[in-house]
Amino acid sequence: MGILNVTPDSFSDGGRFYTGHTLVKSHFLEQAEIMAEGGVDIFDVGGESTRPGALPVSTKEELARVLPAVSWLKDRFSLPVSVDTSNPEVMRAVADAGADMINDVRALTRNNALQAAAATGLPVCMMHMPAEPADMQINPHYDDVVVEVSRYLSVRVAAALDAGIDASNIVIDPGFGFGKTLTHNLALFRALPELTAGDYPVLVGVSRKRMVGDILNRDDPKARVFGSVALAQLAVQAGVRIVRVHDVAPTVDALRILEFVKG
Ligand code: PT1
Repeated sequence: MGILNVTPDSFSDGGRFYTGHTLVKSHFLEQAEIMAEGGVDIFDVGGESTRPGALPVSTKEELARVLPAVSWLKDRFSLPVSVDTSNPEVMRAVADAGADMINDVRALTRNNALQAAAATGLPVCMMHMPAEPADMQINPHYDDVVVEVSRYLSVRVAAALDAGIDASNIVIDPGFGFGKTLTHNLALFRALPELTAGDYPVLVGVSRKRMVGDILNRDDPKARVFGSVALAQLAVQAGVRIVRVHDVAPTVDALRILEFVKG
């Protein structure tokens, strides 16, 4: 899954497609083209930054960012387009615009999000995030992060099934870097074999995150590419089915090597 942020303030690639506050179609599609050539399977378009410290965005602003991006991708490529959103109005609108998947870091917890997602009939990814991005990194605490994240995801899966979302349309994500210290992230990463042995496919996003920077002592997200590729490969080795990444070509090479060696 290739990350296409349409936010003027993304943590590692923010504003690349923008001239001032205007999203530039040619810049956006150029990046999508690089991902397509690199072997991307799914595009993930996000109009709300959810990195630590980020502030919420209005429905109007989110729609203005995401809707054109979905249409441009659907016009140019025959690849599935996922939309990273927690907003039920955005879910319905992007589904009408041809989106193929909903990726919700709030696991359909917003008012009417379960109903909106169910009404689209699309696959949904539900992620663990214990607080809002603005304050989620202030003193994260768990008695047992693996147990608590697993339980949370089970509860959200039950809610999704209850709302009429088909079991075959559910993907889960432990939410690396969302209200978690390096110790928490590592415990969850080491538990991936158990998490992926459950009933639902697991998606993982570690690309260029602080977790990688903490291990390698790299402040600049762009200096975290090789470390991110290594983690993505380890995640897939642990049974993860979808990796959400900025750097598609090197990740696809690493995963092809892994598949080849596994035989
Ligand atoms: C993710 C994810 C996402 N991550 C899914 N969607 C982000 N399903 C956005 C840091 O620690 O993992 N899974 N959508 C990006 N959010 C973050 C979080 C970015 C933490 C950076 C960090 O640096």
